[in-house]
Amino acid sequence: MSMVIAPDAVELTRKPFVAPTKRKKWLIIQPKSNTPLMVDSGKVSMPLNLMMVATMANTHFDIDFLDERIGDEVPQDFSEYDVIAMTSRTLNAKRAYAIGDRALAQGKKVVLGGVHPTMQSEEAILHSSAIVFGEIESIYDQLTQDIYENTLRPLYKPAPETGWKPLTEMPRPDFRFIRGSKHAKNYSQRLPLLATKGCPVGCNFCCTPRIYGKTFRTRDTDHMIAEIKAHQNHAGKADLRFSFMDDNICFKPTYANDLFNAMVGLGAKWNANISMNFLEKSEFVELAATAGCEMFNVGFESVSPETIKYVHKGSNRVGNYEEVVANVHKQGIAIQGYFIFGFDTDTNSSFQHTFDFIMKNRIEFPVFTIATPFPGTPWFEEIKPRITHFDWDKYDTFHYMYEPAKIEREQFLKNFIKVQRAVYSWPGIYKRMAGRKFDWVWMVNIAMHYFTQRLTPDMLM
Ligand code: B12
Ligand code: SF4
Repeated sequence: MSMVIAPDAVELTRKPFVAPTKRKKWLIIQPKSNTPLMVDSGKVSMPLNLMMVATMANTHFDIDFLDERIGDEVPQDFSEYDVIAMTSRTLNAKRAYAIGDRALAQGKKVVLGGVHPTMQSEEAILHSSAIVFGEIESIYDQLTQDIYENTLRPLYKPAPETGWKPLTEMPRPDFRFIRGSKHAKNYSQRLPLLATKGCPVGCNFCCTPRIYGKTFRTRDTDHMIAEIKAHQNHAGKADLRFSFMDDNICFKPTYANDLFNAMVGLGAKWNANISMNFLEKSEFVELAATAGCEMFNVGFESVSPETIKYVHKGSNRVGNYEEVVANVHKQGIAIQGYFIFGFDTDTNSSFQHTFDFIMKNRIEFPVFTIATPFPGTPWFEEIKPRITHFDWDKYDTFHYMYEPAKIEREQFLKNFIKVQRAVYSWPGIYKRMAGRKFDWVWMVNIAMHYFTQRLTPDMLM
């Protein structure tokens, strides 16, 4: 099957939908990635994306749900199902395509969603019957109707005049889909939450602004609190750990203030992605701590102002990094700090500067990645002629795929490993974590110690 589609080609028409009498059946699959590195090792996070898909689809379809990352097995024979629905990022696209090809050969409808099919719809449609651009919520009615009427079209994307559905209409995800697996113990116990969608900051390496543009949507605070309480009731205790899946929880500070105020006293602990400019305000950080925040995930990306400018990250001011870290630490909140190496503005000294910053400011959980040009982003287009391979399995932010302007390959790989080993050496860990009681952040550091000791340049190629 070979069909070329223009990403903007299909506009959705709304016809009255006649409810089906005999329900069709979906098999929903989270494919694993083939990357040899650590992204899918150990405990994996619960797939909120597919829980949303299953929750919505279950209103009109019967559902089977499986997650290859935790050990669920994809059947060879799909005869029980009408639709095989899968999610995919770039790092598991090849696996999703292989399953898609097998299902198509068995005459099944294959629906693909997630970041990679959204950004690469012309490639993804070669392995599926339909692509969902962005999110299922905004096109669900049309997709359902077309499945029942056998009129599936290649691309489902909300028409500009309809736009994305308000998040106020988002149903609460049904966790029974993932709790049903006999391998469910392989999920991290952190419960995923979603309060907002979108991030208009516009970094050139990020997929989010390419999908949701300048939009930033929020869920009702009441819905959020009800969802948290439902989890607490289910578990029979208040002190649960949650992870916000939001791109940038604080893009609208008034909303974040309302949400955090409403969370005070719930007894829940949580972490969230946040732009660092919001952490400059100490009263805001204090409120987050009172609301149960135990860790912020912060994209420092680089300690070089030149690189921050190169990636168009308008929310970061390198001169304010130390103040931000001090504000967060003052409230007892830990920092998972993301650092990327390999942009053209980087030099060999970038590694030492980053190390110095991390050690001096005692960042508890630094994460180092190799700059990865994800297809569909402006940065991908910019450096495409220099990319040495398009093996999506290795687009996991831990593989080398082009030579930055000012660092040659051998030196880059050596330094990339050296900085990680130094930060996660025993003295490095003790220095950054001194005074902190033994907890899960310590455990992460110990795991990172052993992981970084095993790293070799070959593993990154
Ligand atoms: C939270 C998050 C994480 C969390 C949790 C991941 C998880 N379990 O889902 C953590 C921290 C673990 C994580 C890790 C990584 N992440 Co991340 N992450 C995100 C983030 C910010 C939000 C994802 C999310 O859950 N959103 C909420 C859910 C409800 O929305 P959703 O995922 O978009 O799902 C909806 C639609 O996509 C659609 N949909 C999805 N699948 C399907 C399937 C069907 C059939 C249908 C119909 C619809 C549909 O409907 C869903 C419901 O609305 C995204 C950015 C983004 N906005 O996508 C980056 C993002 C997905 N991550 C990214 C990356 C690179 C990574 C890492 C490689 C980073 C690293 N080095 O560790 C790892 C890889 C982990 C893995 N094995 O996949 C990239 C992926 C780029 C790409 N092209 O692949 C993104 C896009 C950020 C970016 N830089 O642009 N991530
Ligand atoms: S701030 Fe984060 S989520 Fe927002 S565009 Fe930049 S990388 Fe993407």
